[in-house]
Amino acid sequence: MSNWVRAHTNIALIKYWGKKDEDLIIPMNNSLSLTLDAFYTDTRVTFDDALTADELYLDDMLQDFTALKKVKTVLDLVREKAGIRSKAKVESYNHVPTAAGLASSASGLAALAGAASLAAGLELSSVELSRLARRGSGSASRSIYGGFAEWQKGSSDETSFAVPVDDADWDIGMLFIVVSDKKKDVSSREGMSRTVRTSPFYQGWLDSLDEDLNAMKQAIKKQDIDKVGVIAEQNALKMHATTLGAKPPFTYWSPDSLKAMDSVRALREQGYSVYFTMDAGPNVKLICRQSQLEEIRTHLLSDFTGSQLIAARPGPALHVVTG
Ligand code: 2P0
Repeated sequence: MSNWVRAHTNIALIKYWGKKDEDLIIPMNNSLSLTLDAFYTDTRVTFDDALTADELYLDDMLQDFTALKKVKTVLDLVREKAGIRSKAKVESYNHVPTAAGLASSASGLAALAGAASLAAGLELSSVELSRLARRGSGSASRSIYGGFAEWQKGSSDETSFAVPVDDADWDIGMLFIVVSDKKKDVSSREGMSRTVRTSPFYQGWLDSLDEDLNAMKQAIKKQDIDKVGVIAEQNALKMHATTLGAKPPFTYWSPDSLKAMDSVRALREQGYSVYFTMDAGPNVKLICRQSQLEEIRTHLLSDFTGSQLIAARPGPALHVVTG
């Protein structure tokens, strides 16, 4: 019997940036993402009375206590719900193209929520899985679903979860420009916390979000790639602007990120529907028509190497891996 569970990563088009409750991971704002096929995590959980502590193996390597922290949060919640006392062995494989530097806690914690609840014999609904994944890592709440998903901030543990928005079965794709595979200096957890506490630009960010979210949902409904791209790009730039106002200030951008943004603007001037977004790191993610993706990739080969350019299509929901 296979009890491996697969979750795909997601990229936010309306970003999650800041928590109202850092323990329960209740966000300050709703966010909206696209789940992708190219990057995913496979995870299996085994509860075992013989174990004296939880163990996490990532790509066959036993991880230390720091890596186990988010995992333990999810395992403890599952144990409590299922009335299990045993410790668990967690085996996880990240399927991320080599050296992409895109390993994401979104697919990892979503796969864990699925695998741990399956191993514990819990039959959770998508909403319950989303809430559970959220407690591990906020963005993981959205990786329960395929296509577009919205994490509705809610105001409590019970009311903060993601819901599906659209299956993304239309002409949309993403192209990653990998400019660095180094670990980031400021983690997203620390970065968003510092921004909420100290950046005078943070309130401006929050005030602009209802409009972005409503416009994005309209654009998705109309399958309007240009509107989706324009809103996503502006939203990402606003999020990154808040970090410059923090004390001490920080940025996730590198010179190569700016080079990638310039390439996107140049392609747009040539008539392509192509836009960018960025997360808590220097890599740049392009939003474009799936049907134009290969042409865009070919153009970018004059500025970047082939291995820096990774294409992705909309991906599926969390599922048990069969066979
Ligand atoms: C997002 N990010 O919406 C935003 C945009 C980064 C920038 O979600 O603290 O790893 O575990 O809830 O989910 C990254 O943050 O943070 C993230 P925690 P998470 O995708």
